[in-house]
Amino acid sequence: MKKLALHWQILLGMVAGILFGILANQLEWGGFVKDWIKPFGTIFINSLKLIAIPLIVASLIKGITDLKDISKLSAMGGRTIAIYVGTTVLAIVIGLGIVNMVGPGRGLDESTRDSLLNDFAADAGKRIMDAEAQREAGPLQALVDLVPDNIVGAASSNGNMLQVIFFVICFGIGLILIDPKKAQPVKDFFDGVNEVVLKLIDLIMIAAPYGVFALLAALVVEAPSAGLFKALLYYSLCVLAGLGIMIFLVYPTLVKVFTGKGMKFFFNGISPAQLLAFSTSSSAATLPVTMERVEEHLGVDEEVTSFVLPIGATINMDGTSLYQAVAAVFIAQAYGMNLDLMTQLGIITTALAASIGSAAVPGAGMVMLVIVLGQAGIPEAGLALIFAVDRPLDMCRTVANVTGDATVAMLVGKSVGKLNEPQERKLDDFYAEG
Ligand code: DAS
Repeated sequence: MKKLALHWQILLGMVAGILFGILANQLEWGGFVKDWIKPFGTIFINSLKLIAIPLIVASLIKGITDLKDISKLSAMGGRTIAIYVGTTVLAIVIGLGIVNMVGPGRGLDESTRDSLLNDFAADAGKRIMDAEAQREAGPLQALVDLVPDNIVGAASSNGNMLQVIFFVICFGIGLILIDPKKAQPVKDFFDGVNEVVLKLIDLIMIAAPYGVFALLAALVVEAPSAGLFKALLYYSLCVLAGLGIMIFLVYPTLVKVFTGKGMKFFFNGISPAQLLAFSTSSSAATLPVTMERVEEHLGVDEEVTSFVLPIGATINMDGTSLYQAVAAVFIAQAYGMNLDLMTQLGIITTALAASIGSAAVPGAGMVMLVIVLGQAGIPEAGLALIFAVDRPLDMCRTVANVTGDATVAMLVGKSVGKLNEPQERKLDDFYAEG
């Protein structure tokens, strides 16, 4: 019997996980799910994160050394960063338009607001402290943080992927500059590592349906009671509407206009990575699959994906920036504040910076939201208002982040003549073998 394509298998795992979580709630099996199901979801995410760094190192070195000369690297780099900033600013403007038009926070009565503030003040307080620590560091801290003083330490913490990328780009440039006879064995080694890691991704993806089942079952069991969310429904719908416009309108239009590829081709290629982004809320954990799908199913040459996607996973977060703009204005509305145009324009720059600074891990976007609130003079304690619905929105904004990265990889690939017809990947054959 022909096996289901990967994305249907993952979707099946997700639906089964949600249904099982609901059943577990009814039968009060919460403890069982937490102790005996959730760990398999954690193992699945950790296995993907485990191979993210070796994959970035091997594919970036291969991608850079294949470039042969550094001028192509800077041309691709400039194009990539420019498109990343452009799509992020567009996302923020869309978010601001929706939240100002709908005004979800205007109807929030004081008693609901104060009860939410009380319920989540402790959690919000911790996030505020995390963000304060990041802000205290000063304006050039992000630049200083780019250069690690210890590559092993940098590689060991997922939040510092940019440091690993910085080191590997320097290493790759060094490889181009030395005697080719000396560089070849090093390149061959990393080519081999690249092949091994891609094969490991195939093997890990066999567990994907089961991993997402465990993740979503645990998520449903741990979700706070639905009654609390009434006050936040319109806020959530504003975020989801904005993300929907990005995912289903902006990105497919950019792909169609600049590469000629249709929506069906695009979503067939990227959907397993989108479903994984939704289930894990982590661009970092999804990166190995994003790279495999963009290369093998969307036809972008590894020379481009190995450079564009790891950087995109860490600095290009269109979904996060849109969410931060909507959340900031919603909180301001909840406090009865009317933000003037200058303040809202300021939100565009701070949400851009905050999304660049957000790590590619669950909940990072909400920590950096404090920077946006602080700059706009919005009470940071207001974070507590949105805490309860952050996880489901994090899942959705991570899908937008990953989809945006794949879109830019296709545009950059096309612009440097490295967008080919994809060879259907072994992975689907792997399943087709039955
Ligand atoms: N979960 C983050 C990511 O991995 C995004 C966010 O927290 O906003 O992309």
